[in-house]
Amino acid sequence: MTNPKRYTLTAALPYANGPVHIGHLAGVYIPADIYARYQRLCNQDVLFVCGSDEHGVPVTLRARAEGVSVQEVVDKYDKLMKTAFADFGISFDIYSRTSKKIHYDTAQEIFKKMYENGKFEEKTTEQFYDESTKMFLADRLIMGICPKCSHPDAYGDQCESCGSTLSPDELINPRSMVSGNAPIKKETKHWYLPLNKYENWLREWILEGHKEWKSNVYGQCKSWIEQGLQPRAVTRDLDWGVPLPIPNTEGKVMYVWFDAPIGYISATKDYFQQKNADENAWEKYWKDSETKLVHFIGKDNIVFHCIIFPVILKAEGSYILPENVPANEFLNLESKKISTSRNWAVWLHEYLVDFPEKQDVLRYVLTANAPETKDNNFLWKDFQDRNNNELAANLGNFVNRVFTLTHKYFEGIVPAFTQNPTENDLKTIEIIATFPKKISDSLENYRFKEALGYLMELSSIGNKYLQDNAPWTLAKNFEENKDRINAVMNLSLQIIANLTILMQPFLPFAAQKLKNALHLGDFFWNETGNIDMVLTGQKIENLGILFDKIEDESIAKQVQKLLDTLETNKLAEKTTESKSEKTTEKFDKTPILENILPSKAEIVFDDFMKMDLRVATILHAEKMPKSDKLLKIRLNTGLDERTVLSGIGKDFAPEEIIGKQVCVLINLAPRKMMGEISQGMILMAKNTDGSLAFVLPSKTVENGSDVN
Ligand code: B3M
Ligand code: ZN
Repeated sequence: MTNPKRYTLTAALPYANGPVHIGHLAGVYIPADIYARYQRLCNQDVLFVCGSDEHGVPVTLRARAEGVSVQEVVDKYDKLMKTAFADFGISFDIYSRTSKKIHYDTAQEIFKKMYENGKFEEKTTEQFYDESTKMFLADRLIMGICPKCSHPDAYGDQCESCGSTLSPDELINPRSMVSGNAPIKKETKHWYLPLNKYENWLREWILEGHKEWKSNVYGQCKSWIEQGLQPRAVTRDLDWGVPLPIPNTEGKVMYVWFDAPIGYISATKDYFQQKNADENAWEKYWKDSETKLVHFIGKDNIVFHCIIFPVILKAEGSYILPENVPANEFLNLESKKISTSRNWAVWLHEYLVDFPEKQDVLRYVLTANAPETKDNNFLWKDFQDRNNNELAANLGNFVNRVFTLTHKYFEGIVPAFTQNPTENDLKTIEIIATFPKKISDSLENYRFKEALGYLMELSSIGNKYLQDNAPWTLAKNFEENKDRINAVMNLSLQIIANLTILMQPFLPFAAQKLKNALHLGDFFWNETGNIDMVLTGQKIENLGILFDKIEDESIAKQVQKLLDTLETNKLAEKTTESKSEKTTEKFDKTPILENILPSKAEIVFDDFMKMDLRVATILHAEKMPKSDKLLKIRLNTGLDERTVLSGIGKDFAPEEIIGKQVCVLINLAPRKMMGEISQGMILMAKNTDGSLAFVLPSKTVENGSDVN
């Protein structure tokens, strides 16, 4: 859609069952916020909506785990999430809730219209029912033995041990997580959305019409559509949810994925209601074909936003469809999947306690390292490096130098550009002019990482300009070089003014500080890229350090926190293991996190056979000078004698390994380490605590024996 009249931007409604962590921010809320802020800077009419998703089994499970009512749970987490988003500058126009009356009304109105227009199919089927508690059991509320891996605690929809998707019927010895009893089968009536009837339409709309969608999104849609779509139940037997607007359906509510996306619409209505706007003010954001609707989500929500919700909107008939659904992949934390139940996360509210006022640093790192096209990893070390080497050393350093020098030479008054620009000035001015477009091209195409890269490139250009022109050297003969110093400082300040506006979507807190200090006006995006943004004669304020260094101790503290979590989880595992098999409180049991590397990609037999693995005897070993880790080891491989350097010096003393028979990869290309050539690699097992053990033949064999 070229030149839309307005933007309706949605960010996935998080379940009100836990606080917000870095995975949420990186996957959904930061890219959505960057995009919203950017479009506003382009003077577009933007409505950016979000809110808490307060229905669904995850929420009820959380209430059970905490031993409180569902209402209490959603109230608690709604507040926590809303505050966390605000603290990190996520600039929603509204953060609503799906427990609001306006949401019930909206969801029921849509459901009713579809019902009356015959858009659903009614079906009676047998479902699992817990007789003792008189309730039908959602898939998540049934546990049993996994048919695939025999794990005793697989859920009705998934085995978290082997990752298989399951249906409750497949479980062996199913039991209710509510009572612990075996459920019975009981008939119940439900309403289904016949997705199969929309297959051709979806093919045309997405597969033909939206080839520009991100490949991860397009690919998932393609595979869903090509596998063939089935009618999908949109109602549930539950007492928590939006009641059906159909007579005699007590005890039935809408499926959470029916009502949740409608939450975007109710949030829009909520926004205008709170503004006391015209009753229909919300409509053009959802019903005018010149509105660009974009859903920001995580990859686990793709099918709901690209297939199910659009089918609902299409069946209802009066709504527009999303123009794009830029979904991100997942962010891992220190190479492990982020998990709320295992407390493997960096929680936003905790982060702010440890790193007060460093919201922009996290926003920066999560954008620079965003899981845009593949799962990505958050590492505390990388967080520190990016802060110190990029934000502090590049952007912060440039800004601080220019501010300090302006105060030193001109008492904080912006000097006029009082000479003809040099060739280097002209070239720099020309380059600055290209950045707004470069960055906006990336942003328009949802390439946030790339956009941020350009912003930092502009900062590097500023740094280099300052360095090359070295006003501090010119200042040694200040009067003589006055015009040149004026020019260099003026242009440097203009670069900072450009950076200030262009960084707003990414680093809103730093941008605001700079804007205040420069007394910079409210420029729009298309007013940047030039060099008359800061006015000559303007007084600029003291800024202080924009980004300071993060010390090793702060990082060590975070790493220790994670190690403590690992410990706690291990202890919890031991306690759970010692409990009896059949227990009702097991419902919250999730596999305990172990310090084990994720498995590597599959290889074929030939890949393995390329490795020449042999048994060899250690003839001699000594420590490498200046290294406490490396040992220099002389081996008899049966074929030859050779030297191998091995990083086992912290675990083994040279004298204790002499005479051992070990396994060695002998056809590894020789590598030079600390001036020595290493010809091969000794196989070691790395224990989960990081300690090392030799991989040994179980009895003595000839040196040179093949290992496979
Ligand atoms: N609450 C799922 C999630 O948090 C769900 C998103 C709803 S968006 C309409 O992953
Ligand atoms: Zn399994």
